[in-house]
Amino acid sequence: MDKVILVDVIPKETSRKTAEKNLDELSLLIETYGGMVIVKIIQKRGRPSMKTYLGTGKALEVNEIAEAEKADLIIINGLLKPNQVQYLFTIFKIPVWDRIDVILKIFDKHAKTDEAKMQIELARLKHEFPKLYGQGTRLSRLGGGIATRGPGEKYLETKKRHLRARIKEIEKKLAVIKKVHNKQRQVRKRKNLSTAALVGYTNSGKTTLLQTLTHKKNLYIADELFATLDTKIGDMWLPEIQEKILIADTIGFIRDLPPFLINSFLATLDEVRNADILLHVIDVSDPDITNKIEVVEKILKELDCEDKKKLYIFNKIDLIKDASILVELKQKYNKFDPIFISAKNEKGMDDLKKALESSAQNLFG
Ligand SMILES: Nc1nc2c(ncn2[C@@H]2O[C@H](COP(=O)(O)OP(=O)(O)OP(=O)(O)O)[C@@H](O)[C@H]2O)c(=O)[nH]1
Ligand SMILES: [Mg+2]
Repeated sequence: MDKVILVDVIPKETSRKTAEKNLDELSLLIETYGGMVIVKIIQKRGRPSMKTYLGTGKALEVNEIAEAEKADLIIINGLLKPNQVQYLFTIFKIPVWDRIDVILKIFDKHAKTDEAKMQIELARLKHEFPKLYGQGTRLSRLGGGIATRGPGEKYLETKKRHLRARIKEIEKKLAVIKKVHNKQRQVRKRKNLSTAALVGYTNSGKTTLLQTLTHKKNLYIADELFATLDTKIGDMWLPEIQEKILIADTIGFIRDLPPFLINSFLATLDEVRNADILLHVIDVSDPDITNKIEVVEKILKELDCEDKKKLYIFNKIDLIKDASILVELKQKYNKFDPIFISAKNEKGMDDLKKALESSAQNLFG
């Protein structure tokens, strides 16, 4: 298991409590990928340093701690620019990752289908490609002096060309898969089947709910972030309206997802964009519930889904001792027809079915 030092740079006005909460999420991400956090460092700064993100002094200090603690890896809770990675390389003796590197590692671990694997490779290439430019200047110093192109630079040119070709190749293959998905959706439409897509923050219980509703087999449910990377679809009978409805599970959302990462998963997220109704699954036991609802709403907007019919499904009510929390949530989110369930203990399923039946009737006639 990798021993990890976690570093965050926060604005001066951010409270320590908020900063620690954000770091908790990153710690969970690191655990999911298989690392162990041994030290957490929070640095207050007006804004991250252009050169080293942390500031050179802090970076040197982190390096000393890393050496003393025999750490394997330094992870920064942010998105590093290529030149920042380059500078940090010269200070740290061990690798440095940013938040996206961690997420990509988890994606690697959880990807099962060819489609998911290709989408991740695409995301990784797009994340790593800009970093090569920074290396260009550094490596060319190995060359034959000013105004001559060094061996490093030539090597990088070849590498860039190779990466560009690979990106094109994957995009082509994904376009073919997209066509297949579109065909499948057309067939469903012709059969008059409507689709409800489960959306929500990672770990909120989407896959558990899919299983409870549709009894689909071989689903991967885990107390891990990004357990699901592929779209899985099950079906469910709605007796009141004598219709079958499809339920699609999909990748969970998380804060600070850069657009390139969302774009890499567009093929998977097509299921969300084409759904007739969205079921936003929310973990009621999460202390950061309001922010997480907002993060999901923001990503839905980026996917042009803000006008879709939506139900808020508050999950994990079995973990709530104080019922007044649920009353407050019901009032606050009343316009999203809130439903309270425990997907794990199969509580509230009748309410959910009723809500689906009435939405189905209104939406699909
Ligand atoms: N106590 C409790 N735990 C639940 C409930 N529903 C899901 N869980 C747990 O929450 C964790 C995450 O569940 P998943 O169904 O994998 O969540 P997900 O939203 O699909 O997560 P990602 O695919 O990673 O985005 C698992 O440990 C589940 O057992 C619930 O109603 N009550
Ligand atoms: Mg899941």
